[in-house]
Amino acid sequence: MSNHFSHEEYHALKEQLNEHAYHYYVSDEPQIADAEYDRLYRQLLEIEQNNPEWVAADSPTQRIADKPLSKFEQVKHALPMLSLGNVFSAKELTEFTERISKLLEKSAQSVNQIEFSAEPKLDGLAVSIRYEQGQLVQAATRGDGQTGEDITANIKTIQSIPLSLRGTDIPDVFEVRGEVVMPRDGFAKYNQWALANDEKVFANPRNGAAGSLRQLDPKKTAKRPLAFYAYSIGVVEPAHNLARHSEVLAWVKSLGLPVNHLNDVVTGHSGCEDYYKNIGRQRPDLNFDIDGVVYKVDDLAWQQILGFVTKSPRWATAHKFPAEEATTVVENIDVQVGRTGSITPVARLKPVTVGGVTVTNATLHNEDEVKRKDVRVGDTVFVRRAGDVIPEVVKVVLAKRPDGTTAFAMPSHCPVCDTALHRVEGEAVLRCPAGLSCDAQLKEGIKHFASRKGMDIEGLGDKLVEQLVDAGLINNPADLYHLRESQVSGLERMAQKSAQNLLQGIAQSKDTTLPRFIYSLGIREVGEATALTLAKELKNLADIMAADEERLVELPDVGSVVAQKITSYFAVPSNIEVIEALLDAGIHWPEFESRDSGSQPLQDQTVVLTGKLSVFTRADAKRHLQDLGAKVTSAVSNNTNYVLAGENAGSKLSKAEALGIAVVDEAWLVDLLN
Ligand code: I6G
Repeated sequence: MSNHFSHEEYHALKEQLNEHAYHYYVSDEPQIADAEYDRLYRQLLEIEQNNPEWVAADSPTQRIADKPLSKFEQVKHALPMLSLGNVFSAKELTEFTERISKLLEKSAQSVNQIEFSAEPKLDGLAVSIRYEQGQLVQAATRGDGQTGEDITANIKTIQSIPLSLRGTDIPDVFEVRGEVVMPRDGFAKYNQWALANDEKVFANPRNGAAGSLRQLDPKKTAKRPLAFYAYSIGVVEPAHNLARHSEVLAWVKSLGLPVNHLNDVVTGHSGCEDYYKNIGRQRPDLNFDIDGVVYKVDDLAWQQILGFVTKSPRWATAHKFPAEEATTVVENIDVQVGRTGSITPVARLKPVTVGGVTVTNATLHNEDEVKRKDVRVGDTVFVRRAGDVIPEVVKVVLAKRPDGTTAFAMPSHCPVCDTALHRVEGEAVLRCPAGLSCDAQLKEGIKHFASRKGMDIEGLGDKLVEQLVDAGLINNPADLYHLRESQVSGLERMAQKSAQNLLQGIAQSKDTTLPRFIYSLGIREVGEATALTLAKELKNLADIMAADEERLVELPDVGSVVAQKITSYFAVPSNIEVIEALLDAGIHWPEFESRDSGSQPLQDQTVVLTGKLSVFTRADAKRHLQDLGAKVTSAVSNNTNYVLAGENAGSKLSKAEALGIAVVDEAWLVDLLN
C-alpha cells in the first residue's frame, strides 16, 4: 500500500505527525487520539522502510539512534553558558533589587518600576540545543560553562523537543538554552519499573534527568520520562531584535519549543516577593521539582547596562527555596502496619528541618529498599521531602557510619497482632494477613471507611477512630452504627455534645451512594474511579459482588490485577458478613441507573479537559463527561461552559480565566457522577 505514496505525501505525513506531537507535548492541546497518532506513525515507518532514501532528519522515527555511543565528545559552547547568582532570604532579595535600581538610576525612576521576567527554577540539568537552518544539529550539557558534552542523540529522544523548528521566520543559527527535568509522575513510575526489573533506581528526579542524559545508549534514554523547558537563547544568526526577555521567550515558544507556563512578568521588588510566595505555595502540587525562582530584568537594553560579574549576569538571580534534602541521624527503625496489612519500615530521625518543615520520621518503603540502601540505626542519612510526599531516606553517608552497627532485619510477626507475616510472590511488600482482626488494619480501615471520599462521616477524625478501637467499642465498620451516646461520651476528651454530634454524623452517613459505599469498603486497587465504574456498569451491589474476573475485565479501565483483587475481596466470608451488617444497620443509596437524556446534568454543555488528572485517566474523564450529556472539545472558546483543570494546567486554564469560564476540578466530576 505504502508504495503508492509520493514523496510529497510522505513529507506531508511527516509534517502532520510533527504537528500532532507539538500539540500533544508542547501546547497541551492534543488534536487526535493516541491510537490515531500510532496508526499514522506506523504508516510513516512503512513508507520509510520502502523508501529509505526519503527518510528526513526530522522524521519522528529518527528520534532514537541505533547504536550506543562509546563516549561523549566535548563541545565548546559558541557563547559561554553562564551561572546564576543566588539569594536565600528577603534581605538578600532587597540587596539584589536595590543594587539594580541604583545601577539603573539614569534609566528607571525607582525599583518599583522595574519589570522582571520571573520563572520557577527547575531542578534538572541545563543544556544548550543548536538548530541550523531550522534542524536540530547539536545538543550539549553545560559542563564548566565553556565546554560541555555532546548529548545530541539523547536530547533527540525527548518528544517535546522539536527536531525541526516551527514557523516560517527561522534563523540560520538558533541556540536555545533550558533545563531537562524528569517530571515527578514519570520519576515515580520509572522507579517502580526499575525496581521490578532490577534496574538502577534514581534517588530523586534530578538524578533521574542527569543519569538519563549521561546514558551512552539513546535507546535507554528514550525510555526515560524527560521534559525540557527553555529559559534563554544563545547564538542567533541573523540577530532577531527584540526589546524584552519575555518577548524572547514568546518567540522561542512560537518556534515550537516548550516554555514553562508559570513564567510571568512582575513589577518591582514586591512583584518578585509575591511571585516567590505564589510559586512556593504551588510547589508541592507541581509535577516537577523546583529549587527556587529566577528573576531577570525584562528590558534587554537594561540587561546590557547591568552587565556581568565574573561568570554571572548582574541582571538576574535565583531566589532559592529552603533545601528539600538534609542530613540527620537514624535513632531507630520501626515498622508500621497499613490498611491492607502492608508492613512499612520507618526511620525515626533526630529532628531536622527539610524544606522549612521539621521532619522526625521517614519512610524506608519496604524490605527490598531497606536492604538496597542498607539503612542502620546510628547511620547518618540524606532525607528528602518533596512536596506533600512522605519524607524518605535517600541514602546513607557510609563515611559517617559508627562502629558496631547491625543490618536491619524485618520482623517475622506483625508488631500489632503478632500474626506471622508473609510476602506474596512478586510483591515487594511484606503483609500481615490478619485483616480486620489486626487492630492496626482495623483502625486504618475505619479511617478509610469514614473518609470524605467514602462514607463521609462528619466528626469521626483519626484520633477518635483510634480511641474507639482501643476501647474495644468497634471491631468492624458496621459497629459504628450501633454506638451509644453513653459509650462515646465515656471516651477521653469527649463531651456529651461532641458525642451527640458524632452519632448524628454516623446516622447521616447511612444515606449514601453506591460508588461511595464500594469505595469505603477499602478493596485493594479500588479507588474512587474504579468504584464509580463498578457502580455505573454493574448498577447494583449484588451484581458487583457476583461478578467474576472475566466479567470485571470487560469493564472500562479494569485490568486483571484489579479484577482479581475485587473477586478475592468478595470471596472472604468475613467481608460479606460486614457488608450484610452495614446494610442491616440501614445504609442505603438510590438506585444507580443510567440517566435518560432528559435528566442528563451536562446536557448541551461543552467541557474542555486540561492539565494532568489524578482520579481519572483522560479517556475515562471524557467518557464520563459524555455519559453525563456533555460535549468534550479540545479548545477553549466562548462556547465552552466548563474547563476541567488538573495539575499543571496551562494556557487553556489562563484562557478560561480570561473569558470568565467556570473552572472545575475532578471532585466536581466525581460529585456529578455520584
Ligand atoms: O532562567 C534560568 C534558569 C536556570 C537561567 C539559568 C539557569 O541556570 C540553571 N542560568 C542562566 C545563566 C540564565 N538563566 C541567564
